[in-house]
Amino acid sequence: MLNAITREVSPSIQHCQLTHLTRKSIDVEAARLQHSQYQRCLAKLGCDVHCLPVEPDLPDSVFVEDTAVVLDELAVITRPGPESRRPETASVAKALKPHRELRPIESPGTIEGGDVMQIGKKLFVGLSGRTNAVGIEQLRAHVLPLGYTVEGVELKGCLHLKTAVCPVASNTLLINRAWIDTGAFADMELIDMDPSEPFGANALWVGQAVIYPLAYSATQKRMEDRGIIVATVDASELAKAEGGVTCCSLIFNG
Ligand code: CIR
Repeated sequence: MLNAITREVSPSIQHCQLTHLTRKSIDVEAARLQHSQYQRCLAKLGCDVHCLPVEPDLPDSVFVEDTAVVLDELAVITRPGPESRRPETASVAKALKPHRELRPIESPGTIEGGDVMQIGKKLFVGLSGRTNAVGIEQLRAHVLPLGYTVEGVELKGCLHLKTAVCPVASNTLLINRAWIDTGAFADMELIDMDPSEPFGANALWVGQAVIYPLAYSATQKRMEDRGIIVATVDASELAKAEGGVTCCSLIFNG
């Protein structure tokens, strides 16, 4: 049984953090409709979806992925890079408490969940503008006794590790090599996103399928040609806030 924690789109999303994108007007109603479609997709793929109440004063709070790293054994509550995102973690910690023992990332450490990619007992962590070496050390201290390894991975030109690479099947990653070196993934199958779709490497593998933005049809075909089942959603409004399909949920075993 899979759990998915999500959160309603904030009415203040227009004031979200932006790093690599130019600000465009976001239609909150359209974003909410797309987010509902995304949650229905999660439910269809077997997730028990728990949607947290809206946080009107926290523009980026729909991007719950960044607030925690949930493993089978425990959950690490992150400390996001921007001040504006730090208050997002309290309500997520409360929602995770019945499910997992919680461990904190503490100042001056920062980590965002979008930078952490779990492949079995390996955690790859993006050395991004949001995640620092102190944060990675704290994460390592929490998970090393449980048998996990933690490996920092250099990025260039993108927000998070999972903007550049995501698991899409067993031992298989979807990747944008312009933003990340493949060295850390030498023993894995790689599917390159189509060069016309630079944001096409963010995909959410859930159960039997991959939730994926319908905008990136050329990359979608590349996955389907490899036998991967793709469930498309319209994620265009939240893409303007620099969010992708992994960012809007925290998925963990029940
Ligand atoms: C931010 O810059 O923090 C948000 N506007 C977007 C966060 C996207 N999260 C993710 O990729 N995990």
